Amino acid sequence: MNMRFDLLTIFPEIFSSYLKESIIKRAVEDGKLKIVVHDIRKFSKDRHHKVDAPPYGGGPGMVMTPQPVYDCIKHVKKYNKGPVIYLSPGGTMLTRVKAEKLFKDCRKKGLVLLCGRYEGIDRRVIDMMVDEEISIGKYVLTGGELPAMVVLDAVCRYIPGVLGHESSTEEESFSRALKGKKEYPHYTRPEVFKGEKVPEVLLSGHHANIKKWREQHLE
Ligand code: 21W
Repeated sequence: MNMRFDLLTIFPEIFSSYLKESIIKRAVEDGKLKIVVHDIRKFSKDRHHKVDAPPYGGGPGMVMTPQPVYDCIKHVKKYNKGPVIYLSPGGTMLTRVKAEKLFKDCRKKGLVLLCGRYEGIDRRVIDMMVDEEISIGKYVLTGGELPAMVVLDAVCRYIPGVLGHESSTEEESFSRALKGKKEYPHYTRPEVFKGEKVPEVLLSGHHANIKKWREQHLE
């Protein structure tokens, strides 16, 4: 299986460092994930490759013009049949349930993530091309790139094998049931750190007791 994500942005470099590290990189190398970043500016038909203009009606800041966004989405739709999601402060909030649903609904078709900058994108192209608007929380950011990365990260955790520690044992199905929901406290070496000891039961090797302790310490 290979889930495809297309990211549309005027700042493609923002994604490079994150995508070339760790779990995401591994998933791409293993062919479980395909990520294509598109520079919206390259689609601008403006003489100076402009992608923004002042808002009609006045007000602060600039607005992304519809033409480059429209042409970029048209291009991407040839390769990605999934929904176009606009990362927007006014969208519906991303939750664990939403991330899992996006994975289930889009694992085959893929996902197109559209990132806005400035005050946002001309409403006409959103109404024409966007299927859904998603926000990642009630705080103000400078653009949709970090939110797109959050959606990508949250969704691709559901691709089988991406987390790398899948197993069919009962132990793992217990931790799977908790995954993304509740967490028990984690400890690792050393056994004593600045006088603080690791809970004795975790060193006991007694799996039933460890399971019980972890169930009692969910937060
Ligand atoms: C933030 C753009 C606020 C515009 C009227 C005129 C995407 C985001 C973003 C941004 C405004 C997400 C105003 C959580 C976020 C995003 C950039 C509105 C005030 N009103 N999730 N001017 N938070 N943010 N500016 O910021 O693009 S998903």
